[in-house]
Amino acid sequence: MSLYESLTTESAVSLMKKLDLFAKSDTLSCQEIGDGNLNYVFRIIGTEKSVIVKQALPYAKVVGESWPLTLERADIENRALRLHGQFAPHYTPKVYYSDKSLAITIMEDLSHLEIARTGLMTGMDYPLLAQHTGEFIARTLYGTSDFALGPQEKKKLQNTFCNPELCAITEGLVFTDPFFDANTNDFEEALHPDVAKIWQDSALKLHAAQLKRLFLTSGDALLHGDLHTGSIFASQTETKVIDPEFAFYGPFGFDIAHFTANLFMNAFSREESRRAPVYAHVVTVWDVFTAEFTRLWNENNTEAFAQTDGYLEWLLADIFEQATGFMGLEMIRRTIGLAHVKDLDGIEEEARRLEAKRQSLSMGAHFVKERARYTTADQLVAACKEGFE
Ligand code: SR1
Ligand code: MG
Repeated sequence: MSLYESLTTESAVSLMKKLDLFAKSDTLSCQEIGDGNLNYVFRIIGTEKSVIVKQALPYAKVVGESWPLTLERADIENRALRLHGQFAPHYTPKVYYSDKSLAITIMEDLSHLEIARTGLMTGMDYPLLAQHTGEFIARTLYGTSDFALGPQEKKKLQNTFCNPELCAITEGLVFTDPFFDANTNDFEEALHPDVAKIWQDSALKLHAAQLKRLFLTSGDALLHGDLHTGSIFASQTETKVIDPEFAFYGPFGFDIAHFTANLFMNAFSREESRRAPVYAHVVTVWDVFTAEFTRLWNENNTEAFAQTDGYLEWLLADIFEQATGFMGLEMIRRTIGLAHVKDLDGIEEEARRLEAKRQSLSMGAHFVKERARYTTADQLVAACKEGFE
């Protein structure tokens, strides 16, 4: 018999008392604050402290009960958070408690920070966002890879992060549906000609298929799996990466691709004069990721070929090329697929909104098809600023 029941604000408060996370005499208040696509998030405030309780629902909240979804994802998220806490403690919320049967994780309340997407949309630039995120990505990926763990330990860990249902969401929503007339797609009528062009572009479809195969078959490292700007809390000085329920072993380039795609879409939503700090983040995250991955490679590497001339350089170039393709796919699906981004949808003036969405679609398709042409983040930014041939 399943012990699962979905929490209410009242039962969440009772649970806190039962778990002794607050004094029995403390007066607690509780609010459901989740604005994501899948879960409930409760904030519980006592006299001296507060915590977050995240509970997975047995279906996708964004669609409803017609889309059943495994509760296993709460356990994946809890274990991924704990691992991230080992590799990147400064950038990961603390986990206080988890319960697999209730599908809950109780963690540090980060309400003193703001979701990076929300802040970027209101003009915040978060000077350390890319530095911290680049370190987070390099440390969590490198630390869970064959290079750091050795193939045996890595395979054992990989086996514990099989996440077929959430991978299926990504395989469908990111890698497949936007390229066909699928029910999940969602776009405004004015974009129909742009979307039809995508559906008819057989070269683009071939590249999407190649990138999908990479996602299906590569097991380089434990990915966050959904590292967009809505999965990051930030301030001027702090950055915390949340929500790794899509975690699984996948290709090295995936997480940095999603982060940079979401930066680019934010840039497209801004007036041109205000884009520079966001473009700078794209360059910084690549610089920091490369430097940190290189440092870890040289400090702790179990691979016999590690110091072979050209191996690291080849790997970094390969990661960059795959990431450029994944980035393009994320830009396309966030514009015409099921799950949009507020950066683009929130532009009130229709002409400007359509222009930003068209830029996201055309740059996305270009990066997918022409990913082999690009070798530096400066070139990606230049293509977005100046267009491409
Ligand atoms: C049905 S879930 C839709 C999207 O929300 C998540 O955050 C992932 O990005 C997923 O693709
Ligand atoms: Mg999420």
